[in-house]
Amino acid sequence: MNRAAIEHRPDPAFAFPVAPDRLRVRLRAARGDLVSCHVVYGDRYDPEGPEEVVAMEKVATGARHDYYEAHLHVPRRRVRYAFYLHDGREGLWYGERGLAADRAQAGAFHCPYICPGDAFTVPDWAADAVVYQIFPDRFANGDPSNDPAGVEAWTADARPTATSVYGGDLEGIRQKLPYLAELGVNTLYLTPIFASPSNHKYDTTDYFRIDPHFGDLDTLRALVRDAHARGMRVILDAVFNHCGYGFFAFQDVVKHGQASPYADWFRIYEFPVRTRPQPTYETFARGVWTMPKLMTHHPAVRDYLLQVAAYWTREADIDGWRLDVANEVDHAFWRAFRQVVKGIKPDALIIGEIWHDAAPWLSGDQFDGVMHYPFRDAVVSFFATRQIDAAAFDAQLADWRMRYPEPALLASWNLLGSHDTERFLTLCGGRVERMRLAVLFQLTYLGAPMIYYGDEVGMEGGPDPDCRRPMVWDEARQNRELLGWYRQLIRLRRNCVALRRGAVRTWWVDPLVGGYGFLRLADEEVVGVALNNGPRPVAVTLDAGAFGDAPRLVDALSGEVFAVAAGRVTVALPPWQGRVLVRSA
Ligand code: ARE
Ligand code: CA
Repeated sequence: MNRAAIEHRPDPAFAFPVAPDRLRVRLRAARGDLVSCHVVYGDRYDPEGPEEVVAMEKVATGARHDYYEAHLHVPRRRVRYAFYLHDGREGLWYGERGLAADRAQAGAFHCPYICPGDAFTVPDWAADAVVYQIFPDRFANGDPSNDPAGVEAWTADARPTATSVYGGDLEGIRQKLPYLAELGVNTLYLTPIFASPSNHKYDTTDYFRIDPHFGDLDTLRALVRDAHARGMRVILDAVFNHCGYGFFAFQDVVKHGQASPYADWFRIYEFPVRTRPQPTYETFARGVWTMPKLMTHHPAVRDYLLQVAAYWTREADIDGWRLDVANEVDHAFWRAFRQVVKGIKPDALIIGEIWHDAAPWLSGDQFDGVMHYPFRDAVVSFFATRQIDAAAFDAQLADWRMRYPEPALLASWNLLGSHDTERFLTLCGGRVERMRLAVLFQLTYLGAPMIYYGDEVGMEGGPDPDCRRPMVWDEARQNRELLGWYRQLIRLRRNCVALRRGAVRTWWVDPLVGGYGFLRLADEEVVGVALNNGPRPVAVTLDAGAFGDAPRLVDALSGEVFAVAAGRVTVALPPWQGRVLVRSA
């Protein structure tokens, strides 16, 4: 047995309650090493009492590891558990004292008590969300009277610079709600809307005021009200890592230096405050002088920003927050933030912007989920730039699935791109068939799909600022076929609980042809997705056992029917196409 690879820890990635009497446990082993894995458990205060033995299921295989899972039923909430592992040659016990042939020597792991207050609960609607990201200056101009000076022409050929403005606003978003409803999205995420001198508004001047070029409290209320009336939710961007140069507290420090009561809201290296040649204060990223970093651990700063969060949650009735640069703000701040926001609106959604491993924020006391950039990395590399094959793609997805507790996976936003990245179609070199397949994957995989405005009509764009072109509304310049594809897939997802909430199991991996398939398993239904990410037609014979005794499966997208024989189904896949297979009567 590869002993060094065996891992379990009683922490949220490996053991998390899914109900007050149900604990999900995971175990990691070297890939291909174990032939069986059991967990034995009982009441921790009753060492001689009855025990349960459960065979763990191998649920995922990553690049180097296999992952096993089981559910422990613990009505008394206190549980001790140990694993019994076998690799075909030897059997070993595994507990908190390590691996041993002797059970007592290995010891046990303990879940001292499943406190109901510790359960990782995300809003129920989070798993049903189809998110649409809007960069307000670029989506729609509903009120030319509030346009900033110097707006550029809103054309399909527009190429923004870092300082371009186009006049988009909240009223424009409100007017486009019918378009969004027809697309089928149900959650709008707006990048920052508070007063700021830039087009992106990540350098806040006034946290209590909507930027006048976007509207005011009433326009926001009207947008939220009309969105709610259509069953859509609205998420705002919380930029609390840093403020803008014009923020009153920073201006006070600029003016009064060390004597300012706000001096320790920031990290000033040297007084007086200067912006050049290098800022004499800590900023966002490297020397972005327009964005002084806030000391969120300082009680006065924390209280101020928590008031901001409370104000908008209450006054505008918004449905949650996306947190900018979330991984550079202290954990205690985010714990307090969660209390405040959920205290006002218990089903508000909290999504951190984290490009890397976000496990330290995803144990239930801080965020519900994250913008899932590692998902994007995998999808870009497999479908767009084709730098990895199906086996590597599957392994990456598996490893990420096993890093976070499941509620966080359900709530996280699976994106193909954002206002910070090149557009997906551009990364595909404009080859729409690649994008179509990636979107099919995105809309059928675990986690809430996030669509960056304009992707659905085939917009292209390189890195920031080119990825922020004004939305193409001219139908003659839209890719209407792609739009239809998005609509169809969103509808399918919204009508299919397995696609939104079902467990994922790898179904088919064929690096030679670019074939990839996975199952989505819910109690009510089973869906099988098979993708041909390659230039040649493929016919593949797959195990149909998960579909029970179904005599045939039907592709929910095309209506094509495939017969099941002896528990197997042969599926024809044209180049760059996929099937979403369900039971057919
Ligand atoms: C401007 C220019 C850029 C230039 C940048 C750096 O437009 O071309 O590269 O300055 O000086 C906002 C604006 C940006 C603006 C920036 C600074 O939207 O247009 O860029 O302010 O003025 C990291 C962070 C992540 C952050 C990205 C941008 O971890 O939190 O960098 N994203 C948020 C927002 C941005 C926003 C800010 C933060 C600042 O979503 O829109 O920028 O409020 C790797 C790293 C990541 C890194 C990522 C992107 O993967 O591992 O950590 O993210 O690249 O750089
Ligand atoms: Ca306007």
